[in-house]
Amino acid sequence: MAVNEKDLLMDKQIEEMLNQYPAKVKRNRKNHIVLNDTSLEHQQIEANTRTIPGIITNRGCAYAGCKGVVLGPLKDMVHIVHGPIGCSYYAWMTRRNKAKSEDPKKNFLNYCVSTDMQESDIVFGGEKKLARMIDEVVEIFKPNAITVSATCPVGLIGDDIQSIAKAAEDKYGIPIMAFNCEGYKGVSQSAGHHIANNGLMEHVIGRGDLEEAPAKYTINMLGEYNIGGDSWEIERVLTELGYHVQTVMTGNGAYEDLKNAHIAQLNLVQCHRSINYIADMLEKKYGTPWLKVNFIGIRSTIESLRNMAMYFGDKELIDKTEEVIARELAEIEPALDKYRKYTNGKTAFCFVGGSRGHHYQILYEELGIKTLLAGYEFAHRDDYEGRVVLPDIKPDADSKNIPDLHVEPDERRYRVKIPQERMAELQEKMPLCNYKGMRMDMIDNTVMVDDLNHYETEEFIRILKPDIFSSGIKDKYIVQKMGIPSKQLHNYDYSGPYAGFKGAVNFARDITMGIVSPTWKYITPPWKSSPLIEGTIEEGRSCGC
Ligand code: CFM
Repeated sequence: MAVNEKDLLMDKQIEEMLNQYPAKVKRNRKNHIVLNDTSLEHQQIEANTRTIPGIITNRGCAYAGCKGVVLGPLKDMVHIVHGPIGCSYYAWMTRRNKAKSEDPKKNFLNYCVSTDMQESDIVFGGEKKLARMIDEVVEIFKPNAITVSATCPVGLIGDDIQSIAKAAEDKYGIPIMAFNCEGYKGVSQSAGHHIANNGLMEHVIGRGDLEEAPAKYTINMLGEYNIGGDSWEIERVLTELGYHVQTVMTGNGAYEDLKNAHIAQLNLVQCHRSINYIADMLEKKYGTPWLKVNFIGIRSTIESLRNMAMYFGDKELIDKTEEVIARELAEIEPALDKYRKYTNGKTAFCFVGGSRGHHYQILYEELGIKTLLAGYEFAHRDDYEGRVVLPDIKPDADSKNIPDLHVEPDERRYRVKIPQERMAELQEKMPLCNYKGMRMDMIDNTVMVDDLNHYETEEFIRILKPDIFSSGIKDKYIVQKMGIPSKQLHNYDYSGPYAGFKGAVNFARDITMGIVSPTWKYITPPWKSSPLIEGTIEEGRSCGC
């Protein structure tokens, strides 16, 4: 329980904010908001449940999570969207997942490939159109592999995309995979991540011929999407340290690398939410442990690099890691000090999708910025509270919709990477096959909120008055009109990279620019002088959920 005066005031203000909702909505939302109290060992938050109809959420759909997030960045595959052009357009590169290819003919990310379903396809079926589209794609692009992603109407009219893909695969002899990621599945894009994870595990990973790791320290990087070039900055350091990055899932990723992901000795997990399913399955099937890393923030980057070196346990690698850390720090510290003069003592909100709400708090802290409120759009309880709560999470109708893929140890390729006793020893020291969640990095009397909506955003801004707001395109401009600079942490507002050592300097520069800009003091939102609307919400006239 919150005990001091400040806590009680916050409790009261949150209560007043919730009082504006109809009673049922209030009861629901109350469970999604937690005032952090570090004296408690555990605080529960409700997550991964349906958004109440009528509430303006920032969430996306299953299709966005599958095609837009996990599959889309794989550059040497053509990703066909079977659906109306709007769905295709909005999952096409607005996320800034960068890629470059040695062979310019094998990077298809610039293309928005869609069956552009029309009314007649909805009435008479779109299967023939999809089959023709695959023929055209093979003829024009000659890709190494193809994915087909379904949008809502495809599921509603019952087009059998699995059979079409199978027939085309037999015809052309290249992998052609269909994903039933209709937007309405699950409660958010999180369902789409799971569908994509299952598909990649079933149809791509392990399809390659490699039997042994090609280098001494062979790793995969999971849950890193190269937004604004993040992965390139991380790989710059990893490569210098002597790591061989077999594949990145899926930023700047390629089918040709991903199919041999089974040979890695360690899997790094940057974004737990979007890829933990593959991390788990790789452990079960090939015996590869995963390490939760965070390359956002200097302290967390250093800790991740040290943990990796400790995992391999090689003196030469451990020494080299320290040497590189010292050199990188010496290079960036003067620049960071320059920006800290402006950022020190400021406050922030940090509300992003399913992992950055946590990761960016560390970078803010390093700039002397306190995060007053943080949360996720669509994460699950384990992303807030840690994987320790996994056994307590009861599956509901929405989560059962996307079943876990059952995998067994691969008879030929399963390798014990680390003896059991050493594994237990390492697990004491680092998050090996474990994620402790966001809560452990938050401080007292700050707010953790799940699926923050637009009403609550405005209210929390009035209550907490942050100096900087960080979220995405859906709330950025509302907040800026309230006179507060807003930094998009999904696509970085055309900037980046923000990961690793050099990325931290870019972030400090961009945040400083936002804070010192004189723009904000010229904005007087209308509600500061007079209320725009006056009214009451009557019980019984809500959506009824
Ligand atoms: Fe993982 Fe992501 Fe995120 Fe995510 Fe996303 Fe993204 Fe994100 Mo936008 S995979 S959960 S579904 S880190 S697109 S690169 S920024 S909401 S916090």
